Amino acid sequence: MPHLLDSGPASLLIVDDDITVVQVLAKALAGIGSIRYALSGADALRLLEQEPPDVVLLDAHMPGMSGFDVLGAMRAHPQWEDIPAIFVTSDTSQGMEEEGLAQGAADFIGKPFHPAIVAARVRTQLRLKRALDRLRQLSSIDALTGIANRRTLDETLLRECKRSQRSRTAIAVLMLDVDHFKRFNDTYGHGAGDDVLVQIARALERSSNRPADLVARYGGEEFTMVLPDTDGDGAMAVASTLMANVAQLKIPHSASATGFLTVSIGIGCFDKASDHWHQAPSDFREPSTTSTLVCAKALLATADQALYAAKQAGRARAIL
Ligand code: GH3
Ligand code: MG
Ligand code: MG
Ligand code: MG
Repeated sequence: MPHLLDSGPASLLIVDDDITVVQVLAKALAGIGSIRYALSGADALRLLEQEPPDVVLLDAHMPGMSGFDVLGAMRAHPQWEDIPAIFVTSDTSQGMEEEGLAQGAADFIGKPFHPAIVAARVRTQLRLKRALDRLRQLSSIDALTGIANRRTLDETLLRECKRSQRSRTAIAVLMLDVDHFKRFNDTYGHGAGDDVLVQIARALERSSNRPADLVARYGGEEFTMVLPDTDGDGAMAVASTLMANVAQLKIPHSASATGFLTVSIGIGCFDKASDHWHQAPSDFREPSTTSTLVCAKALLATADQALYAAKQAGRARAIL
């Protein structure tokens, strides 16, 4: 799982059916970042798919898929919609420029162009893109651990519950709480406590082997995993791996029965086999007929109840 705060070197994509234009642009932009190019719209989509760039330079007129078609595809794709696209075209009519900007182009440059001006405009778009990326990170990621925050958790859980309801597939939520963490802070200090939370976040990431799984900090010393397409047995397997990964950290904790820091885990799941919430509150019996929001809340509430039961039963365990 890549670290969500990573931001590598700038990457640019040049799309033009004329190779000499590609060469001139590539030379003008060489100092800005790594450059890939496509000679058709279809190739551009393939390169976008491989690795989304930071900025796209787009020829308007190309045989087959036009620059407008590429732009339309980008704006409709959740992973591409924020990527600025600069039109570079020999058709500099007012109608053309108006249309390009109306369709969501970030900028419009006429051919022939001055290489230094193209480079300056690309730099401007790059700066804006970086600022937007940063804002998205700040609003979606927990600052201490670098994993998803509560806002991202809520959005993801709603989306996955909707998918589960529509396709009638299982979904599980795992709620983790660090055992006797107040006493850990009291004994070893808050700085050491913060380090533990970071280590737990890494252990959570290592416990998932599916890209669709989400690892989030729910708040304080509580973490959540959303596991799409996972039934109770599958979620219990993830919980066991997670507890083993935490045990492996061997973090000394004098208040713990084992002498090492432990965690408790509660699991909530909706299983298509039974069409019932596992140990759900009685008023949440039919997830396929209730609203997605109610489903998401029930999933969290069920995991929370199981977590409470794990604490009551003596901690350092997972309960479904
Ligand atoms: P239990 O086993 O029942 O969960 O006991 P506990 O002590 O872990 O639970 P309690 O809810 O009493 O205490 C949670 C502690 O977590 C108290 C709070 O100071 C600490 N905590 C919450 N967020 C952070 C944080 O960001 N950093 C640090 N160092 N501590 C935190
Ligand atoms: Mg062309
Ligand atoms: Mg707690
Ligand atoms: Mg705790």
